[in-house]
Amino acid sequence: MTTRISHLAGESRRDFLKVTGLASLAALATSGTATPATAAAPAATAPADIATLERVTQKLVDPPFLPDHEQTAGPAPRVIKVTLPIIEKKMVIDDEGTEVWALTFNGSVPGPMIVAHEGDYVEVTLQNLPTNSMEHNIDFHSATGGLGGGALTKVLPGEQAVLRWKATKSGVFVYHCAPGDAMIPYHVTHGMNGAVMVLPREGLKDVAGKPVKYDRAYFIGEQDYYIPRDEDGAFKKYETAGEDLAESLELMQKLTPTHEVFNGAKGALTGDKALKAKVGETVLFIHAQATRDTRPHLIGGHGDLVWETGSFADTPATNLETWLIRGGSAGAMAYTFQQPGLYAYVNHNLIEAVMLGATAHVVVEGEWNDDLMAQVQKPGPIQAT
Ligand SMILES: [Cu+2]
Repeated sequence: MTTRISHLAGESRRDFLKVTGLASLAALATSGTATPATAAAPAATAPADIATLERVTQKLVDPPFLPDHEQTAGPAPRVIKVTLPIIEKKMVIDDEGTEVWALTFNGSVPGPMIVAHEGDYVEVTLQNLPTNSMEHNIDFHSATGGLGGGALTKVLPGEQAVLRWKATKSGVFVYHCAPGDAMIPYHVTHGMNGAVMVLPREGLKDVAGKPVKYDRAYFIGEQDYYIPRDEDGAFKKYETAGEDLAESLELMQKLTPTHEVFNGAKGALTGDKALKAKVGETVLFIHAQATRDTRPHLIGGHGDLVWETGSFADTPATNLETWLIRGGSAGAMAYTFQQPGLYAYVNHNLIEAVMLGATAHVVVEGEWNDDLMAQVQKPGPIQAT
């Protein structure tokens, strides 16, 4: 505790504790006895010790891809350095040219996946580009400490802040912007969310505790948009980021999205942008939704191993047809493809999948197995039996 807030010295530290409602901690901060005697040794690692750890810069990539990473790690924790620029940009979100002034981490919706191992430190340089118009910050569900780092990372256009958090829990987690009040859902529903994967140092394990290796991993970030319409029912377009604020907030209160999409736009993961796999490959699908519940389903396959709540410390569920991703969380599913062909990976609220956009495709190459499925008779006229 002392380590995490020690840079909030004197009055500002007490003010921070007061505004976050932690009055008793504020009193402790004043008396200088905030460190409980029972503090666990790992949590008490001093910054001087962290300075001796290996530092690795992680190059972030646009979803659905993950940054280069190892699935297992040695015993020595590392400091994973990432630079996360915030970019306000106009994006087209369907094939009818509907636009949103997206608020993005790193220019993509969702923001990029960050990968670490349990025990590592993640050091994030959050940069609010000078061309932006709003204040932003970041709340990591994977982090431990007030507001997930939100209070320590508020940056105005032209500013940056650096936050370091320890990856104490393994699993997949959402991160999102949380600048306060109604701006929290406004920013999140304009694209400002992403995910972190904290792998166990020894890698993933199946139900029997045996190691699980994936051949590919994809990050599917599901996004609900609320695009205001004009008096003719057409989706409105705006000149600048934030111009839709009042109309958007009014629409959001109806809780009915106009678009529910994977990776920023309807069709972002279909057609020539479909995900790829081969028969025999194990694919890890990480699915995040920062605000609404969703229920992924792989049409034609199964969730062989499903970490539904996202915690890799828990034994995965097996052979699920559909699983639940709670709003404000990420989950992971591993499937070993058995058949070639086109698979649809959907939010199995089929209205949201088909009409609002929450569909991805997986094109799988390989040899067909008649034992698993065969067309015994082609479609034709009904015959007497
Ligand atoms: Cu923001």
